[in-house]
Amino acid sequence: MNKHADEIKLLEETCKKNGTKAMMEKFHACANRWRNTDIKVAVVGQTGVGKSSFVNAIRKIKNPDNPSYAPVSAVKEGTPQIKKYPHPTHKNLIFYDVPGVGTATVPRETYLQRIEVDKYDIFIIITAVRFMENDCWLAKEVEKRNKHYYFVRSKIDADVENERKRVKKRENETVCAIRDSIKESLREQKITPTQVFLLSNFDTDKYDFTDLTIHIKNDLPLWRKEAFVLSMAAFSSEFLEEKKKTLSSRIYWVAAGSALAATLPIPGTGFAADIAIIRGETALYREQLEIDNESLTVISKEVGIPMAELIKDDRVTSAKILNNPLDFCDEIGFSFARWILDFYPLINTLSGLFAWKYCAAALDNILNICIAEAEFRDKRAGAHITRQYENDTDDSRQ
Ligand SMILES: Nc1nc2c(ncn2[C@@H]2O[C@H](COP(=O)(O)OP(=O)(O)OP(=O)(O)O)[C@@H](O)[C@H]2O)c(=O)[nH]1
Ligand SMILES: [Mg+2]
Repeated sequence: MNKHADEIKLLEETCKKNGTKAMMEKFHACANRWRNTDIKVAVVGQTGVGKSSFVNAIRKIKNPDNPSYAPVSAVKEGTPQIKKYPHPTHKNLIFYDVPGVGTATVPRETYLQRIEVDKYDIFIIITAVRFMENDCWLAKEVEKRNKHYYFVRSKIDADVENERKRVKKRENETVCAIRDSIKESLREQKITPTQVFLLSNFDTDKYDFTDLTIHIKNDLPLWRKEAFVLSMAAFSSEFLEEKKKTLSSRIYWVAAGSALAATLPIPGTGFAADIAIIRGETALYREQLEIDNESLTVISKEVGIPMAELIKDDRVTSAKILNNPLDFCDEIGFSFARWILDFYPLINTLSGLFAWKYCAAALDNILNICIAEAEFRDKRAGAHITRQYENDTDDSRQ
């Protein structure tokens, strides 16, 4: 982790030295976002299964006077609203006490929308008896969204005590029987979870409570990584979307220059002007989107990835257009159209309109090529940073 923090700092310093590059700022912001990304854990279950007790137990909060204590109630429905409870030491780990699906107040039809299912990263689905159809439906919905969930069976202490009184069953016999019965109930619902955690919120040293805590801790870097990758991708597309908007708003006016040249009476002038426009705009798009050689050199150095890996190699690339705009114009049939307009001038206005249209289409084409190259660069750089992060977390876990 520290190694990563040092790298970010170094990156920042070098950026300052080299003149701030928007791309570098972007990576920096992303890395910070990732470090501060909240992991949101929804603790879900029917009324009275022990959700609030679990939220307290996992955060080791025992005193009801503690402002962060989730109210527990033996008699009345206690948690109609969703409430958030940050972990006292892992501040980015936030538990949400969420009502279960299928109650009169929260029917299944509106449930996912009501709890804002997409905002959570992980789900802990609790039952105090067997997992019901609604619990399994929720698990499937969570899985569809590529999110993680754990099944928890609470109140094991009460079952052990009851079975001891009823038929003098030993503790481990009761626990095994519950485990089997839970597995059976999940099989009936066509769910094969890797593990169900059996626990008591009163006795967190017993049964699977510690095991669940270890699982959550070990899976944490994985969730963070996913949150990071997602935020990186979102950030990249946000950034490119903005740039694209600005750059495409120019096309209309720049192409008007082409229209003007098309109305000149000297053959060849219009096309020559277009070539100049195309070359100039390609250079501008490359620079603005930071796919020009200078930007890529800086990025490759700062991210620590060979420059060649950041460059999309295609039949038509922005670099090729820049070096030989004529080839590109031939390729998209622009040269021929312009040649006709230049040598067989129609009435001035008509030539101008055609030139405008062709030139705008060519520029739009080039902008899309540049955007694709920028997306490619972000994907490669993002994957590289993620790999570094993985190595860091592996190091820190050892
Ligand atoms: N024996 C035993 N009782 C538990 C356990 N967990 C919770 N309880 C009890 O179950 C009752 C309900 O607990 P809560 O934590 O309020 O349950 P909840 O799911 O938050 O309930 P609502 O907010 O009403 O949906 C309380 O009396 C708790 O003391 C447990 O592991 N073992
Ligand atoms: Mg509650």
